[in-house]
Amino acid sequence: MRPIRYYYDLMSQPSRALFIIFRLSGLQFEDCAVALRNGEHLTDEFKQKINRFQRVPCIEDNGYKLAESVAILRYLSAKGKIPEQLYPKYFVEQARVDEFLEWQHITLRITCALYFRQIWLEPLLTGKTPSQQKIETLRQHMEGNLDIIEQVWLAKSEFLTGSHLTAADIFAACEIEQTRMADYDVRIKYPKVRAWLKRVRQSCNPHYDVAHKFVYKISGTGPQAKL
Ligand SMILES: N[C@@H](CCC(=O)N[C@@H](CS)C(=O)NCC(=O)O)C(=O)O
Repeated sequence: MRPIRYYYDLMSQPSRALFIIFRLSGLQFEDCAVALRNGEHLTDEFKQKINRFQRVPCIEDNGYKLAESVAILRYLSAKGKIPEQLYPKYFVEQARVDEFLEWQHITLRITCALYFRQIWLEPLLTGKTPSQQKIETLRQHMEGNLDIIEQVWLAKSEFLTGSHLTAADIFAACEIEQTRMADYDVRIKYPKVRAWLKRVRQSCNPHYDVAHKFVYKISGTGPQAKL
């Protein structure tokens, strides 16, 4: 049995989340970096041989191809490759982590990703900057979800789903870190998020900083820096 092939780009939030989870789990993987910026995922070969949706992250496990970060997490957990602390096996605890993973896709992820995309990526690709009104709307949508992280998910616990780090924290932190590249500093308005991000980074390092090396470089901010 050869190790899984992991196709990812460290500029992609769910790719970074799985990268950190794999490293923390001691999972061996064949490193298959994909440069989204060069359109490496847009070729027919990628579509036919790697991922029919032409996205990252995705894996190939001895001929079995799988896309979607959360599905990959669950698949590898079922194979016994992910420690229980990161993705619980007991259904009650697992459901709490799943609750977050399901919640985040169309709330935190979509609004942070749109903020990053429209303020950093689109101007780079098109040379056009969004209007102040547009930026304000994107910020409000994103902050609506950051409010929920601060006031609901972190209301009573050190980590999103309880007293210790799980995959939920890693997925969320990777989404929030992406906004650094669009010069957003989540730490200004959100003291609980700020303290929690520190805990997540500490619990995941050195892998967290490896995964975020391009985020730090592009944003011009090291992990400790004020933006
Ligand atoms: N729901 C998917 C999202 C995957 C996704 O959106 N990947 C982005 C990078 S973060 C991608 O590959 N984009 C390439 C494109 O849209 O052309 C997951 O969680 O894996």
